[in-house]
Amino acid sequence: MSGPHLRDFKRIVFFTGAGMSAESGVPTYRGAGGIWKEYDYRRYACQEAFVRDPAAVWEFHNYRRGLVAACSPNRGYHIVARAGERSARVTVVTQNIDGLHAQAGSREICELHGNLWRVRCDRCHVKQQDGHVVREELRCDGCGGWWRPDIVWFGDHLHAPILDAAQAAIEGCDLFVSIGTSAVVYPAAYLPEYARKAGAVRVEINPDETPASHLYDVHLRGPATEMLARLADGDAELLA
Ligand code: BV8
Ligand code: ZN
Repeated sequence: MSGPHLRDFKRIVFFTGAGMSAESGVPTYRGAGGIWKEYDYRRYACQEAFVRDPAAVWEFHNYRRGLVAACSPNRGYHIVARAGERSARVTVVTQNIDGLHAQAGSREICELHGNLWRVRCDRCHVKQQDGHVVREELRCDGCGGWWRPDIVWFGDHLHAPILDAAQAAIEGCDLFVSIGTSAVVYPAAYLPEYARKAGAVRVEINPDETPASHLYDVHLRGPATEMLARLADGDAELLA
């Protein structure tokens, strides 16, 4: 197949959104069956809601933990993880909180919006990694403050060191592959512009057009698993 092949690049950034997990069964945010269609994030997924009713916010996040725990990385995740085992340096910059990239074996991951399986105390800010379980203990054993999901909700600032690491990886890449994001949430949606400035080859994988499509050289209009297999075309090791 003509077009870019992963093996031709030395420094690859995969920039992923909820569409990367759609074929694993994780609901997206905005598409059909999107989680924000069913649940108002102002009631279940923002700091104000958490201060108002932490138990309700936990009920919602435990429900999401249950959903994600039943899902596993699809073939696209394994192609991304294997690409990282080769000569090319690969960085995953993800907006997803489901932890599927790490589960598939990717190592260099910038989780821009946090992780569903990690908590942080709302008072002393200590962090704790949870297993794939429903969280029952809601009070910090250190200071008695409330544990909150270590997720970046709307209105929360991103963790600067993670955003800086993502930006640095993108400024140094020669291939930038965006997979399954609607490109409407900031500051994540600013990142493709850095790839354009870096002169990287830019590929957008998404069945649909997005507000950022004009920033890309190549548009692969189909599902993540199939389109990633195309980018790995003929590369038995990546497609194994
Ligand atoms: C902040 C975790 C400082 C939470 C999330 C500048 C301009 C305008 C607004 C702002 C701005 N700067 C800040 C804002 C405000 C706000 C924002 O961006 N609002 C938007 C809506 C306009 N940003 C913030 O609040 C950020 N914080 O800026 O702090 C500050 C503070 C106060 C005031 C000002 C500034 C924090 C943003 C992070 C929020 N947290 N997630 C949780 O999960 O509970 S955002 C969440 O939605 C995701 O993480 C992701 O980032 C985002 C979008 O989702 P996508 O991943 O793209 O998924 P979506 O469902 O939308 O699309 C799926 C796509 O996949 C579709 O295109 C579909 O076609 C495609 N697809 C489907 N199936 C497949 C597929 N693709 C491939 N294969 C398939 N099979
Ligand atoms: Zn504490």
